[in-house]
Amino acid sequence: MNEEIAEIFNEIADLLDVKGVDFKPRAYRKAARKIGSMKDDVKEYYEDDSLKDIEGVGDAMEDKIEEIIETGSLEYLEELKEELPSGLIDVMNVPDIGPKSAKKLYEELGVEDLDSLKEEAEAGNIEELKGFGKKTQKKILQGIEMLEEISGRHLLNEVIPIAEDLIDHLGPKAEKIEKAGSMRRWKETIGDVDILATGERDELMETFVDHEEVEEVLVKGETKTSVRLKGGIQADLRVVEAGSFGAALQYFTGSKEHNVSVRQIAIDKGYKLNEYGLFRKDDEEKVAGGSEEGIYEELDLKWISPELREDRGEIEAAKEGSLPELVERDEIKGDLQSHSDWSDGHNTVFEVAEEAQNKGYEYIALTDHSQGLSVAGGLTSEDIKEREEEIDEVNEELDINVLSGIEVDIKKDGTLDMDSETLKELDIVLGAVHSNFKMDEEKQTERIKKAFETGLIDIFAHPTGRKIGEREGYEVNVSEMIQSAEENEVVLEINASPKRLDLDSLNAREAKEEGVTISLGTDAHGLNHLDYMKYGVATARRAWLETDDVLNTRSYEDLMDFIHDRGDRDG
Ligand code: DGT
Ligand code: CA
Ligand code: CA
Ligand code: ZN
Repeated sequence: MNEEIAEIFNEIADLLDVKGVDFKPRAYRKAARKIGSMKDDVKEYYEDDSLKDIEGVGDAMEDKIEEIIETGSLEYLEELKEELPSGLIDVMNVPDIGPKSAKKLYEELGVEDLDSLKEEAEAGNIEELKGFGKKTQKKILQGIEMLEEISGRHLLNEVIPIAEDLIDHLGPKAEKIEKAGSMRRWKETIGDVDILATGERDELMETFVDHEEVEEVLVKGETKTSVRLKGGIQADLRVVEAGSFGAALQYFTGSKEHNVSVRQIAIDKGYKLNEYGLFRKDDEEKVAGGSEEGIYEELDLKWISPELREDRGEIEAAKEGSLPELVERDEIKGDLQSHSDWSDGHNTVFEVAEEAQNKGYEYIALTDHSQGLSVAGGLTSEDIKEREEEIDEVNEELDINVLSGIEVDIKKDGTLDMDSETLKELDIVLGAVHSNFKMDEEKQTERIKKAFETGLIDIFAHPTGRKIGEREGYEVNVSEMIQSAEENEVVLEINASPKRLDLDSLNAREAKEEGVTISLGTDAHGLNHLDYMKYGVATARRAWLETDDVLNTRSYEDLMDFIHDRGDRDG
């Protein structure tokens, strides 16, 4: 419910911006940020009649939240939408187009949706507009392309919790039940949810369509039921015979490319492989099908973790017995990127640390922003000293080790946004690029390498700066960056936030191959974000990473040793 409300409030803010309304948009965005990152469900506040206890929620917003909870929609938003073309929201989703430019494009060129935006850009009409230019027009076209790529796809955090809930709901009725498809492979975006089960067919299908998240039943067939969930996600449930469960799971897990290669191996060995089983070609005898392991085994392959099934060398490795022993979620001993209310996080140091302790972690790094990022309330070295006192207290009070860290801005010229003395006294230093995204590739790469060469950065955070479906990263030569990380013993991050997953699995795999250590950080700005670790682990697994490749599988002592050995620091 929280994310739904946050989304509606953000939409309202965008539309009010286009209309040229002052102040209100900011209030809606602020409330959206707060609600979107709260750990407690807004519904609990609603039930306690305490919605106004939420920061930024006044009378008007209280009414709106109540309406959304009670009716599932909001009249006010519908009215705003009617005053303006609804496609303008999509137009504002294009990077480089904010409410102001959307308004201008609408008024001067009649742009009212992505299609008309694309037409105008392709016709070269946008560069003629005052304040736009050729470069912006090109960026807009690239942005549209990126949106087309993600259109109809969903981020992991939009899908996984709902799908897991559906599976829990079905579980008691099923003999066996598993995720399949891209979700089981933990691909970074999900087209639709695939669930596979064995058991009493009618009962399973009934239970499925009964779930409270189901909005519409699309297909109710013999073996497959498809529904549309609230939020527009499609989910398929397939019920199969127990003797075919493994074959079906193998088939519907994909990827298609992996399956094509596995099927070829089956053919070469004189078999036929389909979603019902593995059959001998000559007499049609079924030799495997109940379990996935059985199928791979019969093909002389080791069982392959779903995260690897992208036809990127995993089949050869399974043949040779050289598959990696992938890092596991329960090996992660701490979170190496988080923010408190000292910068733009929503929680106190104590709250973040306590939640991390509840997760069973040995340590958590508090990595608030440095002052250069003023929108995020970044810290000066004075602030750092004050925060240190608070961290010391929390370390006394709790059993978890709270690392005093920073996410220091790398400035345009590659120097750091904090004096080296302060940086050397911190427990851990993350460096990051948050500005000047538009530098050309060579300059951007130089900037980053120069920052690495200071020796002051332990971890380079979200190394390419991309946000899935929102913006492409800055232009950087990733291979050169990895080389420089290796030479300067800089750890590269897989940022576990589902919107980032940066490095992505291909880049992280290259980093591993070049001998670079990877760290996982959720970049939490609210307590619920600490749950994102599972998406980081999944990306690490998709990158073929093993326990030793990942910095935060180390104990607290080993982590501190690692940081001291690599760096030039005092503490
Ligand atoms: P998605 O939903 O776009 O994120 O990606 P998937 O991989 O979940 O794809 P989906 O839902 O269309 O199908 C689930 C799996 O079923 C897919 O990974 C492989 C298998 N599959 C579907 N259609 C075909 C096909 O035409 N050929 C083969 N070999 N496999 C298929
Ligand atoms: Ca799917
Ligand atoms: Ca599907
Ligand atoms: Zn950052």
